[in-house]
Amino acid sequence: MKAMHAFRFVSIACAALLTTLAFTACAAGTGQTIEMSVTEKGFEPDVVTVKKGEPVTLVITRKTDKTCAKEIVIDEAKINTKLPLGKPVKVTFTPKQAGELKYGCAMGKMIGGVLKVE
Ligand SMILES: [Cu+2]
Repeated sequence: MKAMHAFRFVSIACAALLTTLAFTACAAGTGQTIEMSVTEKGFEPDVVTVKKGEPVTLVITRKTDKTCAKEIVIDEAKINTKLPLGKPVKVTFTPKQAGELKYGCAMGKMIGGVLKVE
């Protein structure tokens, strides 16, 4: 009978520990999510501050066909992703060093912005 109680206690303790770990992992895994859109004014917001060493997810929705920003290019993160009209696209990377990362369209980032890494 005692052994049974001990077993039960251990499994409850285990479950509690696993739950804690799962929550921790979840909180750490969310990183930084930034919603962006492409309008006739370009990328909005165009200047965004992110944290070094933490994954960044940009969720970009292109809302216009009237600019040339039909993809997003971030050279330092080796990103060159098409932005289909009206469809949110996720781009994830982890900034490795502090500074400014320029991003923008494929034509020399004529339309683009800056990610400030701190
Ligand atoms: Cu362009």
